[in-house]
Amino acid sequence: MFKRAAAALAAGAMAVVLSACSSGGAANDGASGGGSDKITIGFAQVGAESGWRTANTKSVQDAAKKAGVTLKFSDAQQKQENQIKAIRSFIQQKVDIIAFSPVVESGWDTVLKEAKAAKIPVILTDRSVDSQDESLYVSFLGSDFVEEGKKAGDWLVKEYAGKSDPVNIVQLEGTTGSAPANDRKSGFADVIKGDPKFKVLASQTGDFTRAKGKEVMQAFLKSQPKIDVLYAHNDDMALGAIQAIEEAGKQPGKDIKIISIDGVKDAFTAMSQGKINVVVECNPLLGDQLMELAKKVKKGESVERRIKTEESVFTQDQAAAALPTRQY
Ligand code: GYE
Repeated sequence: MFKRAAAALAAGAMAVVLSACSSGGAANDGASGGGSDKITIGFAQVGAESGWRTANTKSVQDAAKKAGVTLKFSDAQQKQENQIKAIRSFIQQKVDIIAFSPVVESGWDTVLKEAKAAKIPVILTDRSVDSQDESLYVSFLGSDFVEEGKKAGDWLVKEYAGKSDPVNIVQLEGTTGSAPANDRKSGFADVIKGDPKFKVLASQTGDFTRAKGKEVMQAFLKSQPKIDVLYAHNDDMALGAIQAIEEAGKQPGKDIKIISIDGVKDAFTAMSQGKINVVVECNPLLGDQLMELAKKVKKGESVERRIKTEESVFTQDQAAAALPTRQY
């Protein structure tokens, strides 16, 4: 009880100090006319669960430095409660803009309403929320995950065109309740449902990590007598699963075909070794676009509500050539 009260007091004192600093800055800039050009962004990151995420964090941090933006960075370790805390602390600190990549899709309305009441614009990056109230954020910058799932399904349909034997599929899902897990699953399902030979025998979360991907694949290998295809919602889970497949004495990419999403370097290496069959690209380098967007929002300019990143699909024959130029 006492500890909590003390912590709250300390947090309050810190907020006072911080807001005193920022209002001092605003007063100085105010003297030269219409408000400050300086921007402080509070960025609430998902965690450090994958190679994609590491590249995304670096992109945001580098871009902030380049753009002269002050970045307050928080890592939520894949927990929504931590992200909510971080957003509340950004509100207390009166940052100019809050940007965040929501761990899961639902449960954001309360904290987003608090940001709105404090007149702090919110930009969603990478992942979206399912809030019905569009006034709770100004823009969403990131990939189209349904499209990515469809691209994965399209590859599979082509790969097995003209064949009628059943195709036994296992799926490693991303973090339960996250937009990429929901959308990559539904996009893929939409495409393969047209042909009954495609059977998803088992589907379970691997939380977007290598360790969990390996663990769940080990369980799949034990419970499923015949697996033809693994569809992994990200590269890290695919890379973990490859270890499980090899340890079970099978050849990844041959005995079990592997479809993955992201396109990190390690996946390209595995693909050039024949262990992954296809990678649907998902671009984590959102930093520069985020800074540009934040500057516009701060100036009060209108911005697009939805900004999509452009992405491609890479197959084994392209892997070796593309590897040296992969940026993440
Ligand atoms: O695919 C995965 C990461 O939200 C697009 O999160 C992102 C996903 C990405 O952990 O590797």
